[in-house]
Amino acid sequence: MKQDVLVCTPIRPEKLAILEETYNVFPLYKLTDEDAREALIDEAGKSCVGMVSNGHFPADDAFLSRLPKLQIAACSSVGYETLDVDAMTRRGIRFTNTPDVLTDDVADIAILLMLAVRRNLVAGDAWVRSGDWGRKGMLPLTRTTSGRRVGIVGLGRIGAAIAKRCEALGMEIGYFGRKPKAGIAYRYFDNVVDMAGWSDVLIAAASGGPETAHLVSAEALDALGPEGSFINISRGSVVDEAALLDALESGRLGSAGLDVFLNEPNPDPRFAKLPNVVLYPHHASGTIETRDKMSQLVLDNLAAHFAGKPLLTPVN
Ligand code: 8YV
Repeated sequence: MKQDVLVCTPIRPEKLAILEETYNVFPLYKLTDEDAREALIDEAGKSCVGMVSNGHFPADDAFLSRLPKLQIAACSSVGYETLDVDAMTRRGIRFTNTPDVLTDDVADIAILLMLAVRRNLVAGDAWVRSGDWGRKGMLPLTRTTSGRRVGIVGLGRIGAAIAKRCEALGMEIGYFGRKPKAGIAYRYFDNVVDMAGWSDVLIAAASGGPETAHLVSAEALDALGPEGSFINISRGSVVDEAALLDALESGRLGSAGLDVFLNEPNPDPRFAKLPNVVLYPHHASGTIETRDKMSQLVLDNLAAHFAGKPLLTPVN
C-alpha cells in the first residue's frame, strides 16, 4: 500500500514523478485558493505520514498540529528557519534537510555578488548597453577585491567553501563563530563588530533562525564603513535590515550584494532604488544540477524512513 505524503512545495519534475509513483501525493503546492488549501490540509491530517517542503514553507506548531499522523518531514533546503523543528521533535516527527549538495553553488553566488558589487558589474553592463560608454567615456572606477580582507560570519559548510574561494582570490580571511574552529588558520573573531571593522568585505553565511538574528547589527555595518561591502547568502534575518537600508542610503556602507531578504519574495522596495547594491532573488542554490540533487535527497530520505533505514541527512 502506498503511504500518504503531503507535498507543500514542488521538487524537480522528474523527481516529483517518482514521488507520485511511489506515494499517494496530496499536492498542496498546486493549490492557490485558501479554502481549497485548508480543505486539503484537513484531509492530509487524516492519513499523511510524510511531508515534503522547502525552507520557505511556514510549518509552525499550529500547522503541525493538523498533521497528527506525520512521521517524517523532508525539506528541500539546508536552512529551515520557517519550520519549527523543535515542535517536530516534540511531536516525534523526524526532519531532514539538504546540506552539502548545494554548498558549491551557494558559495559561488557569494563570490559572484562580492565581485559584482566591488567591480560595479551591473552598472557596467548597462553602461555598454545604453551607449553611455560612447557618450560619456569610461565607467567610474571601482573597488579591488584581491589582497583585501574578508570576514565570514559563520564558518560552516558554506562559509568554509566561501573561504576557500576567497583564498584563491588572494584575500586575507577572518571568521566569526561561537568558538574558534580547530585546525583552521584563518583569523578568529569572537564578535562581529570587531571583525567588520577589520574587514573590507563582510559575508553572512550563518544558518538563520533566532540564534543568528541580527548578528550583523547597525554597529557592525558602520564598522564595515563607506568603502566596505556586505554580502548575504544566508537569511535576511541575519542582518538588521532596517539598519542595512539606512547605511546604504546614507553612504555609511559602501555596497551590498544580497541573495536574501526579510520579506521574500517582495523585499522592501527601498532596495530597488539603491545604486550601490546587486540583488538576487534567493536563488543561490538555483541550478538544475543542484536542485536535482536536493530533490533526490528528499526522495532518498523518505525512502530510507519508510524502509526503516537510517536517514541520510537527519536534523533532529
Ligand atoms: C532555498 C536555501 O531555500 O537551502 C537553503 O537553505 O536557502 C535555498 O536552497 C531554495 O529555494 C529552496 O527550494
